[in-house]
Amino acid sequence: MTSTQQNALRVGMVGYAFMGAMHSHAWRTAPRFFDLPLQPELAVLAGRDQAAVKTAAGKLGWRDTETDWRALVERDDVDLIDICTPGDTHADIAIAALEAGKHVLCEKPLANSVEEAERMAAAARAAEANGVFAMCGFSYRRTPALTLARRLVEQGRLGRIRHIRAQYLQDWLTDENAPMTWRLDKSKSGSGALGDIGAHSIDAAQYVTGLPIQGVSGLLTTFVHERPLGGTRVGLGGSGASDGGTGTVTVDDAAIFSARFEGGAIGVFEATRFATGRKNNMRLEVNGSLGSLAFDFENMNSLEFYDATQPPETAGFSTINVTESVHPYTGNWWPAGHGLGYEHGFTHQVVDLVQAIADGTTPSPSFDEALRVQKVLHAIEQSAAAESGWQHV
Ligand code: SOE
Repeated sequence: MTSTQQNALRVGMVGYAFMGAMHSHAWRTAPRFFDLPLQPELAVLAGRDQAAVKTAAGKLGWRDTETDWRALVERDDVDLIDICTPGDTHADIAIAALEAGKHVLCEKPLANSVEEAERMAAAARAAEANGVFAMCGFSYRRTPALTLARRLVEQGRLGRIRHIRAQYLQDWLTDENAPMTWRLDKSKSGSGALGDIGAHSIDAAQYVTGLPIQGVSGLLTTFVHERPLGGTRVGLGGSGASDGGTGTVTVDDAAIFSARFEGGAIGVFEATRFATGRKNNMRLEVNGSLGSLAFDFENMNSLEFYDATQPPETAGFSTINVTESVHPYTGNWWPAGHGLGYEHGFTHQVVDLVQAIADGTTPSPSFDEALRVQKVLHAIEQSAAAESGWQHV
């Protein structure tokens, strides 16, 4: 199978569940709304089950399939490997792909341990010397309101940052009979709410403020230790079978931690899948000496901004509708005011990655940036295990 397009970027993807479907959509959609210097092609989809991967490829728009990711990374008609599998496979696939000269997009968190993330970051640095690039998929950064938040911080509109408040709240595990999944198995996912959703908050907080986290103190807990192995899946959760036996949950169900940022700002973070009624409630608030910002993903087309330089008579939080053509990414989509959704962050991620590859510049978040998030995750786990300690990152 060879491409016929000029300037093609032939993508090979591993995995086709939630993230695989989302990334497929992004690769398909990006060139239809953005002028890209390279044209992504959905070339080869890889998955272990031949019948299932063929069905998925047909549904998601991929030309060809493989049943072994090793065969995929060796193909000379693939330029980029997109990794949408659980974390236990990220390091092997990414390192093999980079060594084979393929660009890499890897879902977050980068790996299941700092040691794996360090090897991945080293492989990415070595590949860059040959014009091969790697990016980690912290897609929330590319929600226009969060990109705008960073822009406002960069412009100095918040002044000196003092507080960061971040919550990522979901409720798909609230039902004690929701079935066991790979996300609850530490050997596959690395950690629970902490790595799956807390990692997004860590990345978003550091990205928006531009301030690295220097130290943390954390608390992790698991509320439900055994879950049904069988049952009906609905979204990420579902309801379990009563007679199929149980599996042991080996990850955190909820995580809270405090953090100190470079420059003296302090932060509080919470990540849980037990926040009854909260579906995908990713919030970020930043308070600075000149202003404040507040974002809530369940209202993702807007950003709250308080400008403390305004006269007290009229100062107050105002709602910016981040739907105008002057806002990040939005001008390529719909007429003003029409708004975007969850999937658009992933499309923007692909747009920026393709542009960086064409420009020969390091995409962000690079594997080095994602390694830093991995170190923060690790420090939180260390602190929680010690039940006392402040951990430097
Ligand atoms: C993917 O980026 C992801 O983090 C999922 O893994 C989470 O489960 C989801 O709820 C948010 O997005």
